[in-house]
Amino acid sequence: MSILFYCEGDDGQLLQTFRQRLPGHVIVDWSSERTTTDLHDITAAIVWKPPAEFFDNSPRICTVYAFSAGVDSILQHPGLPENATIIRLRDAGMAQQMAEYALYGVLHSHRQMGIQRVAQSRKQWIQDDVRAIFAADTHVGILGAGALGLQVAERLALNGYPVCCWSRSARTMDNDRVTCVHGQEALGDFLQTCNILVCLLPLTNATTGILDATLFEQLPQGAFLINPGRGAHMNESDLLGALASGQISGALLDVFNTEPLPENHPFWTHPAIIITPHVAAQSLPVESVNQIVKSIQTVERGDVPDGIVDRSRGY
Ligand code: NDP
Ligand code: OXD
Repeated sequence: MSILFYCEGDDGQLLQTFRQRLPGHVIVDWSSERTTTDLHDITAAIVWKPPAEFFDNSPRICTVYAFSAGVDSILQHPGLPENATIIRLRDAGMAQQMAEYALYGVLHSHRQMGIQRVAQSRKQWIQDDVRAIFAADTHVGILGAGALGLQVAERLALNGYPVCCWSRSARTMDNDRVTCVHGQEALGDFLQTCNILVCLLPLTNATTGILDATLFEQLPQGAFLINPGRGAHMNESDLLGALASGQISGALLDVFNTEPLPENHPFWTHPAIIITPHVAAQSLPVESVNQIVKSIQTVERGDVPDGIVDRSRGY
């Protein structure tokens, strides 16, 4: 069986690893082999951010293995075959990284490190502005209770923070460390409790622009925002407005409407914003290849793999 391959940024290592792990398959490198190979009968693809022409000569592709947890970019691909099944990564080592990222942001806000950074830059020894607040009094809300959101929640709860997750459908936890609420009707009450809000939603029609002025106003004054979801979850000028009014005290942002973040973007120099370049949780080659190889074998056996995307829901 042949599989068409394109993963943005791969220097050849990933391609080689897939070839080693799937010796009974022909893995066709779209970048270097598309003009010399007949792509017409290929039925599967492994992708991360494929170019616009990727599917042009492969009309029979019916299974797409996404080398990512988020599938917004592949779902928006203009050439994606209408009935193709998309299978995404689930965790694959990203949840632990994401939990560390969120913990960093939560500690930054809870221990008021923003005030310390500014004071240090002015060589000021300021004790009075820094208040002792218990973790138990710092409520963290997580938008999304999926593969990543739930592990983030567990890690924060183990560090003493009261944590509540918001999801689309009801979820029962097997412990009482983390509470869960769901649905649009629960969102307002949920937001009122969040001193720190972490966005780990997939980008869908329903979640695009969710982090806007209306949402910020429902948070307690001075809330802190952590967004490692997707840039299009957030209205960037609404965030600047909420920071200016003090409604939001600061933000840790990993994703942006335009990536890389343009050099003249106001976020770069904002004293209350910490920027990371879409690295909160990276796809780890070994774990991700293992998961995709397992999914390919599962599909070829005729069984149902983990991580099938519901295209109508958008995740
Ligand atoms: P999952 O699909 O496992 O979880 C998504 C969660 O969001 C689910 O709990 C789901 O609810 C909830 N959700 C979806 N739509 C809605 C809605 N309309 N209202 C309320 N809740 C909703 O995703 P992952 O946890 O694996 O990943 C989340 C996102 O993290 C990815 O889509 C990607 O955008 C981002 N990401 C960012 C990375 C980075 O480095 N910055 C790395 C990896 C991922 P339900 O449980 O009811 O289905
Ligand atoms: C992902 C990402 O979705 O890295 O996997 O953003």
